[in-house]
Amino acid sequence: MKVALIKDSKVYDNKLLGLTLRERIKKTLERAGFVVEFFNDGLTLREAESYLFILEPVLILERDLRLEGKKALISDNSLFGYLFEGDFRNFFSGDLLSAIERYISMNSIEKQEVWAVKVSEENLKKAEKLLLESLVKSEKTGLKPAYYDGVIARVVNRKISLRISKFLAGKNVTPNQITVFSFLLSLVAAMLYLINNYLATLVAGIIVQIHNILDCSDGEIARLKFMESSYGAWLDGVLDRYADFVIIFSITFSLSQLNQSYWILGFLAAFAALMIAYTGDKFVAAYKTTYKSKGIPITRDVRLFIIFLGSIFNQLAASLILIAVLGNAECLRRIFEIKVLNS
Ligand code: C2G
Ligand code: MPG
Ligand code: MPG
Ligand code: CA
Ligand code: CA
Repeated sequence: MKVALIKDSKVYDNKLLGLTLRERIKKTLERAGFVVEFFNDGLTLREAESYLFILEPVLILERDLRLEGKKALISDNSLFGYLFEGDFRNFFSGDLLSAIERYISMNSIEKQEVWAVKVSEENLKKAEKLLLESLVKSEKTGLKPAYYDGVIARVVNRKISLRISKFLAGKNVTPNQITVFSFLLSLVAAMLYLINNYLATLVAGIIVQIHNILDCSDGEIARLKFMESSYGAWLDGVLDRYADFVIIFSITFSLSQLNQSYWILGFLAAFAALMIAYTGDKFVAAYKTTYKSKGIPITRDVRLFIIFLGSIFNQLAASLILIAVLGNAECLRRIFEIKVLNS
């Protein structure tokens, strides 16, 4: 058994984005495989294979935290805790700090930098900002998702979705509810595209972009509130494929009133949208690692943004052409890229 012993503090009673800091550190360390206990004075140790001591109030931001061996835990050049192995118990009699000192003098202790922030009553706003940033699917947050955010997700969507997540954090909203709500929005947009007038198209485009942003919020809320699930991850992706299809189908149906040949374009655009997702997900399934595309940026965040722009400028044929041409070209490119890079 691995135990984490956290020196209790009133600071942990503060609520941050829906959970107390106490709940946050407990859930984070439980995810890393520890049994978590808070202590004040008069600590007694039970038998364990490793002991984690958190001595300073801290908010751990690192996701998929790995703690092994004998370590001094550092954040921003400042020590906040120790990880010791089972023999630590032999050093422990009475006072914790002197036991730690004796253990360190007789063992080689490495430093381990952990992405965390020491918390006090004064810096809760800064901690909140960092916590929100830690939810983004980028390489710097240490997340290992199937793929990192595309350019529109990074530059546009996350900027707004993090504010929405901040607002929703204290509410009783589940990630799956956001996923389903976001999908329903895509159905509303699709119905609006069937009405062949510019105002309906404009509103549909705006709804598509809101749908694009909410696609970031479901995952953010899941990570923020420790509510990630396999079903949620699956549903998130599957409903995206349905949403892509209904949006492209209804745009195509609308364009086909002008010329039946648009069905060919729509067919190719819908296929491209599906295949971009499939080639990425199939890579992850086969190679069991994150897919980092260095090719044409035509991921879902970008495609939905192209449809949003096409709606505003009433150039949806151009949007479908871009998606069909760039999407299929990118899939073709991936066939060769993946062969060369990973054989
Ligand atoms: N997740 C979850 N439950 C949900 C939705 C998402 O548990 N109902 C979690 C899963 O771990 C899933 C991850 O969140 O793998 C997806 O994270 P998001 O931030 O939603 O990112 P994604 O939808 O892949 O992309 O502009 C669009 C963005 O690129 C969104
Ligand atoms: C706009 C009509 C645009 C028609 C465009 C036809 C494009 C044909 C082929 C695309 C290029 C294919 C290249 C393939 C390369 C493969 C590698 O606009 C008409 C308004 O939206 C209405 O408001 O009707 C409209
Ligand atoms: C509109 C016709 C549109 C047809 C477009 C078909 C080609 C589009 C993309 C092909 C991309 C294929 C990529 C293959 C990659 C392989 C790996 O409408 C015709 C009227 O002017 C509209 O009023 O022209 C009109
Ligand atoms: Ca999502
Ligand atoms: Ca989604």
